[in-house]
Amino acid sequence: MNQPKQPNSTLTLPHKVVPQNRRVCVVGLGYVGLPMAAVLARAGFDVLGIDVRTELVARVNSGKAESLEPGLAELIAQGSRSGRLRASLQPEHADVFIICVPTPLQSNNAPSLEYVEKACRTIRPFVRRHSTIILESTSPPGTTSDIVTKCAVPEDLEVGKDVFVAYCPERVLPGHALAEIVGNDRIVGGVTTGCALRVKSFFESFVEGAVLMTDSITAEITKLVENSFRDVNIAFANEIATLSDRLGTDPFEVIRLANRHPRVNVLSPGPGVGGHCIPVDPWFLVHADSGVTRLIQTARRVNDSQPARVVSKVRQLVHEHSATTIGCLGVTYKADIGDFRGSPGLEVVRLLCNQVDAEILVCDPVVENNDFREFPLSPLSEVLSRSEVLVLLTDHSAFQAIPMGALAGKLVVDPRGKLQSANSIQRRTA
Ligand code: SAJ
Repeated sequence: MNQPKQPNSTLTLPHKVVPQNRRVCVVGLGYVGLPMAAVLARAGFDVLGIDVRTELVARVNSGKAESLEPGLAELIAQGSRSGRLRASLQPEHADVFIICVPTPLQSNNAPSLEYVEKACRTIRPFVRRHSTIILESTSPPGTTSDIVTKCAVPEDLEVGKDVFVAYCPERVLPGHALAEIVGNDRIVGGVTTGCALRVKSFFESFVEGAVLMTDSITAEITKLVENSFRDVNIAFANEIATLSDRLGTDPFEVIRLANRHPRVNVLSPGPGVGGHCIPVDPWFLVHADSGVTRLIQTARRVNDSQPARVVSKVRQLVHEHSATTIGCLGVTYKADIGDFRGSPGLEVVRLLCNQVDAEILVCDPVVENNDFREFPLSPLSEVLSRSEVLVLLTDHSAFQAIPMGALAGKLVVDPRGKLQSANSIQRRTA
């Protein structure tokens, strides 16, 4: 069976020799920029992180920034103590500028480059001869060569000769960012070959993975292909689960057995695809050419329809068994991550609240102490004792550890197939 490559969470931080006093300015201290800034500071660069959030800037400067990313808060504190990591609302002159700002979708599913353009204009007065500008944000093809060069490079400087511009997509898995920034292979897409060579040597000074050079448009498309590949393959698994509903078979058994073929590796079905990357990035490829991206569009539709599929199963069980209490397990977009943006499980809870006449209890031990405010969360013990129908929405470790006995007599809907139960209803309601 082909096993997916697991993130190596034990990778140590780099001990490569970094040229001293090299100044790096990271624009955007989100889930990519902040770990990147902290890792660079740890590697020996003088790092200035830029963000529009005054509070975040203050927290980074005081060394007290919190983070959902394991190990990051400690690294920020270390960077701040050493003086190598500072934050500000305004850029300063730097040898290397790294842009890590969001590229969300507009309402028509076209990419919005508003933040990239703004970041470019913000750094432009600070870009000098020999500066390097790297775009890491997921971007549609042509963004680096058209927008970054136009908006960030002063008119009197020539790209490839005076200033070096490249696209280097981030590839880190949330929850494993510190290890993956260092350990993953990196793609460097230069606007010119000279740009690629310059940026390759920058990444090689702190990255343990291979650094592969190409042109900027190829690198932009490569990033979009990576996340679209995952979306299409999850859609395939979800389609198998839907088909199994119709045929009355167990999709997890089918997938488990199919994956014993040496060249088959079906991913896992679930309540849909969440987060802020995989449900978004395929649309960038669709936007590039909607006529030839039919498979990608279909995969998006299949994955977006999963919350409704789960709700319809729950509704049917509630109806058939006159159940009055439904327990929903998990609101974050994936296991053991405190991030609920774009969470399909959350969508299921919202739909249940609107469509099903029953009391809905929701539990999520990973976010209960964080900033989740949409509805009250209940302790797992209460949800387990009071619910007649249980729905597993996020496969947190705490839920996978629920003993089989605690599920006895419950009606279980388990779209991820991760609860320990031989309960026949659960096995039939993926
Ligand atoms: N999911 C399934 N079935 C699976 C795998 C995932 O339903 O078999 C669901 C998850 O539950 C979750 C969603 O898909 O809701 C996305 O989770 P994920 O782990 O596939 O991906 P992300 O969004 O956390 O991170 C992805 C990664 N991309 C790839 O694996 C190709 C990461 O490396 C990227 O850096 C990140 O997107 C990004 O920022 O682009």
